[in-house]
Amino acid sequence: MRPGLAVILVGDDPASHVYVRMKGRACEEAGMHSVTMRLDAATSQEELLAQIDVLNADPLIHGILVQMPVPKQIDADAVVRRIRPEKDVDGFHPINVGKVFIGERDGFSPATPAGVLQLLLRSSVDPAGKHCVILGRSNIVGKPMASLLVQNAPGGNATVTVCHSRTPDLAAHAKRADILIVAIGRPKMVTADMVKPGAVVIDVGVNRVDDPNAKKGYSLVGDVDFAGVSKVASKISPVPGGVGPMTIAMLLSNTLRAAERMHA
Ligand code: L34
Repeated sequence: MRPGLAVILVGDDPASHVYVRMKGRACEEAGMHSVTMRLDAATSQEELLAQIDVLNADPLIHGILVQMPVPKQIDADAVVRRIRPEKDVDGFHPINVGKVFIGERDGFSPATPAGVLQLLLRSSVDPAGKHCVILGRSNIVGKPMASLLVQNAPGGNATVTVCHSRTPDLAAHAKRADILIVAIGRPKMVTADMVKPGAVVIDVGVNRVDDPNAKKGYSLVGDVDFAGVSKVASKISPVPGGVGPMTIAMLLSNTLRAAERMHA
């Protein structure tokens, strides 16, 4: 049996095309069956839902994901709810969100926060008993990250603070973190003065900034000022080459689990 992943990409977002290509390639390298559907930017909601129904019923496909963001004529929530929860390897369906929140182990954790947790654990950083501060409260990163870290389970047992755009004095919270996880989407927002000496810093941001000296015309920077913060942090994840590749690895891991479960 070969685990199969279907990735649907709607429209022409350049970064999404890069990520989707990387996901397809990672599947092939791992010997998984990979299907990538590239749909026109003008695709209607009905057409997209009909595609999902086909994949939901396809026995060769164990995981389905629709790359975000989707064009504005499409209701992302409705799309996510249409995917069978057993095939929702992104962990975005409310059933999986709820399972992760209550600590039910048969749900799918979203790939980015699951990847952050693996980065920590495989670097011998156990969140248990630590103060983790998360900057950002998105449904894809900040909220599920908090729910994994606070869980009474391996990789959890942390004390968690979640900061966002309405948090007064975000820097003061950041500075109290043993483990600082940054997912805000603003280039180099976290500077050395916001980090406790010896803290572990995980940078989830992948921002394209104009760079006339770069071949592609842009370069990739995280939400953390790596040069400055690496002088005070004990461990820090780079961008590129940090959380991004972990996201893809965890997506494959979820797909394998989905396949094993469907054939159990
Ligand atoms: N449905 N939409 C859905 N699932 C996801 O899990 C994602 N995400 C986020 C955007 N939309 C999604 C991703 O796949 C972000 N994301 C993602 C995945 C991989 C990388 C970055 C973001 C990655 O591998 N980045 C490389 C650099 C790639 C480049 O050259 O641009 C890195 O080393 O960080």
